[in-house]
Order: sequence, then structure tokens, then C-alpha cells
Amino acid sequence: MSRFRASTRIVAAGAGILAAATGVAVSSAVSGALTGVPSPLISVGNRTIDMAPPALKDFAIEQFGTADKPILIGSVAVVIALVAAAAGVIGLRHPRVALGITGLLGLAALAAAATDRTATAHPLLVVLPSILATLVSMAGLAWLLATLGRRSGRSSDNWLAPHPGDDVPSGFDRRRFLAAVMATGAAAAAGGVITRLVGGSAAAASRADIQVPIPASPAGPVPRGVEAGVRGVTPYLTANTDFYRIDTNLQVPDVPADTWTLRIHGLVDNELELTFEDLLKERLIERRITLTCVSNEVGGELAGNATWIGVPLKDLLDRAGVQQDADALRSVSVDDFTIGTPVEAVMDGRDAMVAIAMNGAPLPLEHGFPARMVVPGLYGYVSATKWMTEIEVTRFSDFTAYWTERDWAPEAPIKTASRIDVPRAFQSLPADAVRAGGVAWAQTTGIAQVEVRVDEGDWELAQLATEDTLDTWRQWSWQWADATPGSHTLTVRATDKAGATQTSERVPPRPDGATGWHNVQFTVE
Ligand SMILES: Nc1nc2c(c(=O)[nH]1)N[C@H]1C(S)=C(S)[C@@H](COP(=O)(O)O)O[C@H]1N2
Ligand SMILES: [Mo]
Repeated sequence: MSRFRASTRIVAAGAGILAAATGVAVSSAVSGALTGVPSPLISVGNRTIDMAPPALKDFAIEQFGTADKPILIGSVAVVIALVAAAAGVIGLRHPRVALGITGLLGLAALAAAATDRTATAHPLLVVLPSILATLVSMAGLAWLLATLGRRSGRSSDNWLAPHPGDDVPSGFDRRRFLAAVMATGAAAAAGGVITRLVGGSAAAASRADIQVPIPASPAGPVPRGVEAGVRGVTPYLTANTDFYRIDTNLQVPDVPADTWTLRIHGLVDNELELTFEDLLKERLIERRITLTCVSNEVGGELAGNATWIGVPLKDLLDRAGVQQDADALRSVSVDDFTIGTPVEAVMDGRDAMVAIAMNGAPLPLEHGFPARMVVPGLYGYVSATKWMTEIEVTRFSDFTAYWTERDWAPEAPIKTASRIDVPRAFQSLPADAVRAGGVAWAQTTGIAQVEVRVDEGDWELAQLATEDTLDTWRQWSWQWADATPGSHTLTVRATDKAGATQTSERVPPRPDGATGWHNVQFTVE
């Protein structure tokens, strides 16, 4: 190896990366063109999540799958690039070894694709992109190494045999090498462009065709005064594009409505199987409901308020006939994510539904298109199954669900919470304009009172904005009339309509939701 100049090795490393990039680009173009076939890069990411060592998994679980996806995909790409670069350098002397390494990378991608739970296409189609990626990368690398190993004027057709004592001096055929680089680069770019062009999913096309029917039971207009009127407080209704998102998988499942069905089975008298068309013909209700993630930290933003349209789950379960000994619903998504929900919670009169619309539009793909569950008062991981295809009526003692297998509680009603949106942390305010505001929620119970205090002072009542429903969050505001200059801490706590005040005891989100008072440090000028 030492016989090669540093510059030659750098060129070889670049050639390795280029060959791998071409494979990745071609494979994502092919997978993009096929329905239900994840790109191998994403499959490798998904497998990494599944097989992550405990410490890393803990970290990922703590995040509950929020912001770590670009990081994960980026890391996978970096690892591939490093291995590919090494293959390029090794290939200077040992082309076969280099091709072997590329083949192994391809095999790993193939294994990840073959076991990807988000794949819905035929298994042969699912492994096609990784097979192509492997072939393209190997061919690209072989070609690049061949041109790199060729001195100008020498036409070695036996390039695979190492040439002892050979260096690749400045005299190697730059033209041929550049031509190979450009051809491979063009293939990579074409793959990237095609990926963009065919990226539109079948589900997106299907979603565009859906007319959401007028619900039999509308939500009614939002009452006046639900906004506290303090600049900087979260909008009362959360736009679909701003709504928080929690998915365990890297790729949004691609489920056209006309291929979708919901099966209700298990401890029922009559099994049901509904198509999307069937759902649209049911008695639809429209409700505003605030969704909350159990991973929300005190003061966190994993909560959102939307208008949902759906079929009351109770209607469907009554028709199916839930048997006496059942106490749980085990709902399953197309990507095999599972959730356990108490039967009691969806039958007690609250507006639990199989939702098909969010803020006036069919469910966005990211939020569960074509149908998901929404249950007021329960954290998302025990109620809000997206891309839901199955509800098994069963018993809690007979199964575990995705997150309960990872040490989260099997049952998790939403805990009363309150948050300060304004002032922002370390914001500086003029003494004559210290206004605070935020939101509080206690779904199914309602917010009775919000109090704030400055530093260790007395609790003061905040002003509550108009209540919409018991299932929605409620805004609050407060003005500090005689603000004193300096640095201060503002603390908030809410009391629900059952008379329970939030505890000051700080516990982390795991296993069943955080508690503690939110506070914010700010400065009065
Ligand atoms: N299929 C599927 N459904 C799911 C999840 C998921 O990862 N996969 N996450 C759950 C969690 S933890 C929450 S908090 C809500 C979030 O719903 P949203 O992404 O629409 O906000 O969806 C729930 N339903
Ligand atoms: Mo969640």
C-alpha cells in the first residue's frame, strides 16, 4: 500500500465513494418507482433502530422517535461512505477484495430490505433495489479501479491481477479515468433525479381523490375567546404541517385507500371487515381533540390540537359485539406497530374514533392515512394507532404492545399539564409589559384553574381563555402589574375539574408520563 502516493489513495477512496453513491442513487430511484418497496438506505436505518444496543435504544426511546431520523440516516450514509472509501483504497492493490467488500455491503442492505416491516410489496420486489445497488456499485468500482490502474498507453485487460511494484504514477490515463468518473457520477445524479420525480406515493394520489363527507355530528364553530390574546402563545388549532409527529419507522407507510381494510376480530360475536368506502358511509362525528405524547417533557411541545372526523369506535365495537371477558383492544398498523387500549376507555362515552380526516382534509400520510385511532384522554402510544388495519379485541394479560415491550406502562391516561409559552426562556421584557401566557390540558376532565407565581412568591390566578371542550387544551394569560427589574422565574400549575392540582414532584416521561411544574427564567428591564 505504501507504494501508492497519498494523492492516488485519495482518488481511489473517492472512486469507492462514487461507486457506492451510484448504487444507492439507483436503488432509491428503483424503490421510489415501486409501491411498498422501501429504499435500502431506509431499510438499513430501520434495522439499526431494531437492533440498536440498549444504551443507544434508550436514547432513541427517550426521544420516542422524534428528531433522530435525519441523524440516523446520515450516520448510515457516513458508515457506507467510509467502508466504500476503504474499499476503493484497498482496490488499488486488491481489486477482488474491494469488490468483495462492496458485495458484503450489498448483502447487508439486502438482508435489511428482506426483513423490513414497512415493506408491503412482494418479497422479490422488496430485495430488487438492493440487488441492483450491489451490481451497480460493484460494476462502477471495477470500472473506476480498472481505469485508475491503467497507465496511459498500456492496455491491461488483466487489471484484476495485482501488478507487483506498480504504482499509479501521474501517468495513469486521466482521460479514461475522468470519463469513468463522469459516467458513474451521471448515473448517480440520474438516480437522484428519478428518485425525486417518482417519489410521489400511491397513497398521495389516492388521498388527493378523497372527498371527506359532511359529518352527521359536526364539531360546531370554535367558540370566541379560546385564544388568550398573548402574542407568542401556541395557536389554538395546530395546522397539520405543524402537528408533532411520532413514528417508529423511518418511512411513512404508503397505503392507498382502496387497498386498505380494517378488520375487527378476537373476542367478538361478529368479526367485521371494513373498507375505506364503508367507513365513509358510517355515521361520522367531527370533534376537536388535543393529542399528547407520553414522551412530552414538562414544558415540552409534543401536544397538538386538531379537528378530527371519524367513525365512533363504540359504534363499530357494538356491532362486532365485544365479549364479557375482553378488557383490551390490540390495534395494529400496516407497519406492524401495536398499541393496547382499554375497552372501557373507548366505550365510556368519550369520543373515541377511527379518524379519517384532520383539520378538514383527509389524514396527512404522516398522520396515519387512510385511517387511525384517536381517543381523548389517553397518550398517543396507548391510543392513537396510525395506518391502522386491525383491532383485536382481547385481554391485557394476553399480549404486549410495541412500547410496553420497551418498559412503558400498558395503560396511560394523559396527566394534567400546563406550559408557559410566553415569556420564552431568558426573554427580556420591559417592566410595564410583562404578560405571560400558555396552555394547559386535562383531556376528558377539563381545566378548572391555572395559577402562576414569580420566584417563591404567592400563587396568583391566571386568566383562563374560553373553554372549547373538555378534550381540548385551554389557553391562559397573566399580567404582572408591579413587575420588579431583575432576573425572575415564572412557574405555572393547573388544577383540573376533578379538583386535582398538578404535583410539583418531577418525574421523567417513562413509564407513564412526566409530572412537575413548568418554569421559565426571564428578565424584567
Ligand atoms: N403506526 C404507528 N402509530 C403510532 C405511532 C407509531 O410510531 N406508529 N406513534 C404513536 C405515538 S407514540 C403518538 S404520541 C401518536 C402521535 O401521532 P402523530 O404523529 O399524528 O402526532 O401516534 C401514535 N401512533
Ligand atoms: Mo407518543
